Amino acid sequence: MRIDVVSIFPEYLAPLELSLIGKARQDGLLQLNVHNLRDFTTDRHRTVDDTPYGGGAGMVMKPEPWAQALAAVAAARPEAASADTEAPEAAAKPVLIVPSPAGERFTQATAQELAEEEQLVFACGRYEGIDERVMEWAADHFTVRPMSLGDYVLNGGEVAVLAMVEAIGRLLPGVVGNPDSLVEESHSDGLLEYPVYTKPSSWRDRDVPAVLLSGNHGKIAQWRRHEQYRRTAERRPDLLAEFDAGKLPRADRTAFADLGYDVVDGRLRRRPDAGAGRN
Ligand code: 6GU
Repeated sequence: MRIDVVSIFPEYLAPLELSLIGKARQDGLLQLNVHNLRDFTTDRHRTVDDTPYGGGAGMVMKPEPWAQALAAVAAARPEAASADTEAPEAAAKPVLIVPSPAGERFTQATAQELAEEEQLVFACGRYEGIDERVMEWAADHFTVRPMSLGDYVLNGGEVAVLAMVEAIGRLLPGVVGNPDSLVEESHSDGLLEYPVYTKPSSWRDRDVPAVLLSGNHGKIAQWRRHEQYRRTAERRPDLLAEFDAGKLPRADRTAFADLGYDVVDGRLRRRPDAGAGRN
């Protein structure tokens, strides 16, 4: 996979040289280029922003430096000549991800989808955002996807790009040493992860749950599943509405019943008379 990031703070992306993602770059599994938007300006002051039409607070990023930068990265696609010699529809367009609190929600499913792409481009906005015409212009060259990490506001897209590149990059073949660790983790099955423990078995008067020391793999798997249900019900009950409960074994239905949920038409439904929990 090739990833291009355009930002006015390229140094912000330095952590992508560390750890798993840095290793993936060294191993050639991930080709990652960071570009300075100011290198695509033509004025002496390398201006990237201006005042908003219609008035209001803050500054807006000017369109032309963005068009120059994005045209350059689109021309440098992995399938080298395809951008300028073929019809745009002949090769898959690279995906342009625009981090923004006004974007579509970035989830594990988004990460999985984007991990299949040949080339991703991230356009890091600052200030009040990028002139909207850039998004319209870019649609000829890219599949444009404004993306948000969640319902809060960051100062710019850089921190969001660090998160998204890590979430996507670790799904690429060979990046995570043991691919099994991608299987049983939070959100891969729509539930939160079960709690984990390591040695010593007793620590500061707290014992590891006995079932984990039992050697009974069936019992352990069931306990972990039920802990996933308990945690998800407590912390993220919204996730349970999406959960496919149609084929649950009886012990799992009982576990959900104890948490105040019944299975109705394959879906979990919170029992109206159920006590304490949230929602
Ligand atoms: Cl992706 N970008 C910015 N600037 N703020 C955010 C965000 C992204 N996600 C949540 N807040």
